[in-house]
Amino acid sequence: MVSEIYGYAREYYARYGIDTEAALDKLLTVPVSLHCWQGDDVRGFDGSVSLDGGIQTTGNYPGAARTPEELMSDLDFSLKLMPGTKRINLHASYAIAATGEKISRDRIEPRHFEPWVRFAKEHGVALDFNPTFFSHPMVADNLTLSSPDPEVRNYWIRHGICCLRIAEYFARELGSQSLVNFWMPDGYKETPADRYSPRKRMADSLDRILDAGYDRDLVAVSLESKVFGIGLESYTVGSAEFCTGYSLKNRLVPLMDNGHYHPTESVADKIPSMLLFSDKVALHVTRGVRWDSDHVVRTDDTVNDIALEAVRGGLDRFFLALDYFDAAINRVAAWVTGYRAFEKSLLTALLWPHKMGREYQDAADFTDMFVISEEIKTAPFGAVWDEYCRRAGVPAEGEWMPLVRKYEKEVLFKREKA
Ligand code: RNT
Ligand code: ZN
Repeated sequence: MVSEIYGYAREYYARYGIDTEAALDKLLTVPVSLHCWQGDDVRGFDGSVSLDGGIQTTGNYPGAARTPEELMSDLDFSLKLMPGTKRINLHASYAIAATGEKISRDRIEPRHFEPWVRFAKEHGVALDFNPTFFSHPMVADNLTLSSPDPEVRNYWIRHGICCLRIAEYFARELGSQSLVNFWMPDGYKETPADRYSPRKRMADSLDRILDAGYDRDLVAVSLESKVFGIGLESYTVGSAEFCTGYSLKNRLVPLMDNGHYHPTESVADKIPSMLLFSDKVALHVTRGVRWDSDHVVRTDDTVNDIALEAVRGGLDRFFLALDYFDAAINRVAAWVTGYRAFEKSLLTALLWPHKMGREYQDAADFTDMFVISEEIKTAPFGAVWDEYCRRAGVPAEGEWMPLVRKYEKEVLFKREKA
C-alpha cells in the first residue's frame, strides 16, 4: 500500500516536472558495487600483516571479520539492509587458500575465489575485482609496476594478468560484466630526481598486462588515479594525467575516487568532461576528511553533486562503487550507512528538476535557475526514500540499527581481536 505521505510527495515533485515513480523504478535497477574491505580493515586473507600503500585504517572498534566465513556472514547480514541492485567488489588479497596452501599473488586462480562466486550466486549479486598492489613483500620501496627492478615489475605484471582471468571467470559464472580496477600506490616520499622513467615503466607494464588480452564483453578495466598517499607525498606515478591519458589511449575506463584530488577540486565537475571522451566512467565514492581518509560516505554536498552529474550523464555510463574503511565504528553499520547514504544521494539526484534547470540556464535566467536549486532542497524527500526502502524490501530508517546492535551483541562482540 502506498502511504498517504508518499502520495503527497509525488504531487509535490510533479510541480517541478519530476516523476517520483520513474525515479523509484530507475534506482531499483542501478548497480552499486559494495567494497568487501570495510568488513576487515582492508586486511584480506593472504597473510598481509599491516596495511601500506599510503592508505590507512584507523580505530580499533571490536568485531572485525578475521576469516572468509566471518566476512561473508557480515556481508550477508549487511546486504539485507541495503536497498537496490548490489554488486560486491573484491580485492585479490581476499583469495581463499586450500588447507595448507600458501597463495602467491602472481599465481592466483579462479579456484581461489570459488567460495565468493558461490556466495554471489546465493545472494544474486555480481562481482567486481581489484588486483592488490599493496601490503605485500614484493612491493619494493613503495613501487610495483613502475619499479626499476624487472623482477618486481614482472611479478606484478603476472598478478595483473591473473586478475583479468579471475574477473572473466566471475563474469562467466554470474552473467554480468566484471570491472577490474587497477590502482597502484607507487610513489615517492621525497621529490624524485626523475619523474618520467617511473611513469614510462608503469605504462609499459600496463601494456604488457593488457597485451595478455581479455574478453571485453566479460571484463572492463579501469585505472584509478591519485594525488598522493601517506608517506608518498611528493610524487605519485599514477597521477590524474597519467591515468586519464593512459585510459583514453587504451580504451580503459578512467576511475575517479573523490578522495584522490586536492580538496577544492570537484569530481562532479570532472565527470562531464570525462564523458565527452570516454564511453564509460568509473567512480569510487568516499569521504575524505582533510586528506584521503576514507571516512564512511555520508549524504553530503560532494556526494550529492557527484550523483547529480552521474544522473545527468546517464547512469548506464557509470560503474558506481564505494570505497571507505573505518575501524573506529561498528563496521557493519559503516557498510550499511555508507551504502544507504549513496543511494539517498542517487535518489536526490533522480528527484532534481533537471529539465527546468537546463531551460533556465539556456535562457540565461540565472535567478530562477538558482532559486529552484535551493527550493528543491525542502521537497518531501523522506517520504520517497521510505517508499523506496519499502519497495526494495529493506527496513526503513530507525528500523535497521537495532538489528545491527543485536548482531553486534550476538556475533561481532564474540570475536577475539584479530
Ligand atoms: C586507495 C584507493 C583504492 C583503495 C582500495 C582498497 O587510495 O582509493 O581504491 O582504497 O583499492
Ligand atoms: Zn579508491
